[in-house]
Amino acid sequence: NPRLHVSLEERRSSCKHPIASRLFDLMLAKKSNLCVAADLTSLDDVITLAESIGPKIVVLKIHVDILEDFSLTKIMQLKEVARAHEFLLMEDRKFADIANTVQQQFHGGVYRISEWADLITAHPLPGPEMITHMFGDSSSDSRRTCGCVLVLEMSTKNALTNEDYAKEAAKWGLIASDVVTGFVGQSAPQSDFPGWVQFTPGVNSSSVSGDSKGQQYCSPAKAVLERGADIIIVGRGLIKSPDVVATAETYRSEGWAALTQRITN
Ligand code: BMP
Repeated sequence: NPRLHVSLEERRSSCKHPIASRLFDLMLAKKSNLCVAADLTSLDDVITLAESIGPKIVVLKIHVDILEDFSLTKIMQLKEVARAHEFLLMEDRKFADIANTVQQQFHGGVYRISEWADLITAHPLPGPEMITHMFGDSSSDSRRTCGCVLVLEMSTKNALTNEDYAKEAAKWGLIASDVVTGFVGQSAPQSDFPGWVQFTPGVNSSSVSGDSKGQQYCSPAKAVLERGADIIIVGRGLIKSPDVVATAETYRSEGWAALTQRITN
């Protein structure tokens, strides 16, 4: 896959979505390809975590529906931290319904995700119409302020996201590349479009076997060098560690070294 060896500067210039270009800029400026999965149940705690590790990361990923103290005021505080420390905020909502429903889940309800998320995940399962219509009509600002990330493959044991599924979904994503900024995946071949970003979860340096609930892990180097990750997503490997800042620095430096090595080889 030629994408794997193209420089980040060159990939930045092929981006069709402003959030993808911004992400490449942040990676280059911060020398980081680290996304932290801040899977905590208190938004206050997420804000504290983000303030401490902000300089080391390029994306902070949250699950808004596990927060017990969600408010729009607090999420805007997190957005301020993201602005100050220059990272993107990803909502890992994994939409998977008809476009009419997803559109309401994205813009409405209590969370009003489209008002604050820079990146939003979606399963391609319902088909391409969902991807193109979730943002609303062509005049919707969110088409340019929030990038869709398609979940092409999952990290769990016995996931149904096989090669054919991932390939077919990547094709739909390319057709909708005015709104799709990249994909979540465990292997590189689904797309050789250099303007897309591959996000790879299931990264943990201290556990190689996975958790006891089907999650599978690999190291940062393996994710980048063997699986094609541009961005590594680290959750419990970091948030459960006693010194989150030191751990963030270790993942940042390992992830970045692997990415630099892959590009220059
Ligand atoms: P952890 O590193 O603690 O296992 O967390 C992984 C994170 O990535 C979780 O937030 C999970 O929802 C997400 N994720 C995943 O683990 N596998 C996938 O295939 C897709 C995901 O979004």
